[in-house]
Amino acid sequence: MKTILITGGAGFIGSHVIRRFVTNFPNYHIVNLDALTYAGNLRNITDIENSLNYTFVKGDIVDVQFLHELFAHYDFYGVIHLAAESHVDRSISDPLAFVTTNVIGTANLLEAARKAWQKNLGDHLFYHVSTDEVYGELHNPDEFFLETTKYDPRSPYSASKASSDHLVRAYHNTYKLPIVISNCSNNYGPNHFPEKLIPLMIHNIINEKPLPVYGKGENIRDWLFVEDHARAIDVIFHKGVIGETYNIGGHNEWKNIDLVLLLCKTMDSKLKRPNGHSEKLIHYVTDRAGHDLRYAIDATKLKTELGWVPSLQFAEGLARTVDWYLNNTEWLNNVTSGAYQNYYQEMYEGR
Ligand code: NAD
Ligand code: TDX
Repeated sequence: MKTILITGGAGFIGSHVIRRFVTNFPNYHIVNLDALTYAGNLRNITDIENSLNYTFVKGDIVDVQFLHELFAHYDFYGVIHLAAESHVDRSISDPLAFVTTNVIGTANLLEAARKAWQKNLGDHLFYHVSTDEVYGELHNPDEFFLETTKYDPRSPYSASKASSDHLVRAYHNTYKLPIVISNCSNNYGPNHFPEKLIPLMIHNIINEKPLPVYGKGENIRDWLFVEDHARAIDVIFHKGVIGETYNIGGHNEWKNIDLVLLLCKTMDSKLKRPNGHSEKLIHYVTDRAGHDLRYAIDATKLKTELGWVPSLQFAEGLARTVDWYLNNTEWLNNVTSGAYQNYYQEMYEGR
C-alpha cells in the first residue's frame, strides 16, 4: 500500500483531489495535511472522512520540524502539494503571508522530502500544483501560455507561486528529486470559497447584494471545472514524465462582465426571479491593483502526451455549480459568517 501525502486537502481544489484519490485508489493510504486556515474546511470532505484509506493531519507546512517528524512517521511514496494562500486580493493586502506559506512552506516540504527520501530518492514523486498566473498577463488574443512561456509574475500571489515553482525545479536539478509541476487556469465548482469571483457573485445574487465588478469588467479568465482539474492531477501524478511541467486549462475564456451577466441570467431562472432582476445589482468598483488583463492556457502538451481533455461544457459546469450552492446554504452560511464579514467589509465597503 503506497502512502501519499496531499497538502491543502481541506481547501477548494484539494478537497476534490482528496475525494478522487481516496475513492478511486483503495490501495493508496491518503494522508491529508492541512492547517485549516480560513480557506480550509473539513465540511468539504465529510463524505470520505471515515474511509479506511484516509487520515487527516492538522499541521502547518511552515513548521519544518513538524514536517520532518511527519515524514519520519509515515513512509510517504509521494507528495501532491496544494496547500497555499490562494487569493490574489489578500496577497495585495498581506503579501508576507503569501511568501511565508507559498515560498517557505514549499521549501520546507521539499527539504523534508529530500531528507526522508535520500536513500532511494528515485522511487518517489513530488508533485507541485501551481497556477497559470506565474506567466504574467496576455494582451494579444492569439497568444496563449505554453509550458515554455517565460515567467513574469505580477502580483505577490503569483510571485510567491513562481518562487515555489523555481524551488521545486531547483530541487530536481540539484538533488535529483523526482518532481512534476502543473500550472492550471481558474477553477470553479463546489466548495469554492466566496472570496473568488464566481462563488462571491452567486452568494451576492442569492442575497440581492451589489455585485462588485472590478474596473470595466474586461479582464479575461479561462475557467475549468474543478473535477476536471482533479482528473488532470490524477493523470499527471500517474503518467507524467519526471522533471516535466504540464499546463492545464479549459479553453474557455470569459470576460468577467460576460460571466457575471451569465450568472445573473442563470440564477434569475433558478430562483424564479424576473429576467434582468440580478443584472441591476452589478456595480463597477475600483480596479484591483496591478490587475492582470488576460490569462489563457494552451494545454496541447497534456492532451497529446497524456490524453487529458476537459470533460464538461461550461454551461453544464456552471449549472452544477449554481445548483450546488443553492442546495448547500448551510455550507455557504457557515463560511460567510464571522471573519468573512470583516474581510468583505474591508475589501468592498466604500470601494
Ligand atoms: P484554497 O485557498 O481553497 O485552499 C488552500 C488550502 O491550503 C486550505 O485548505 C488551507 O487551510 C491550506 N493551507 C493554507 N496554508 C497552509 C499551511 N501553511 N499549512 C498547511 N495547509 C495550509 O486554495 P485552492 O483554490 O484550492 O488552491 C489549491 C492550490 O491550487 C494552490 O496551490 C493554488 O495556488 C493552486 N491553484 C489554484 C487555482 C484556482 O483557480 N483556485 C488555479 C490554479 C492553481
Ligand atoms: O469581486 C470580484 N470582482 C471581480 O471583478 C472578484 C473577487 C474578482 N473579480 C475579478 C478579478 C479577476 O479578473 O474576477 C477575476 C477572477 O478573480 P478571482 O476569482 O479572484 O481569481 P484570479 O485573481 O483570476 O485568481 C484565481 O485563478 C488562478 C485563483 O484565485 C488563483 O488561486 C489561481 O491561481
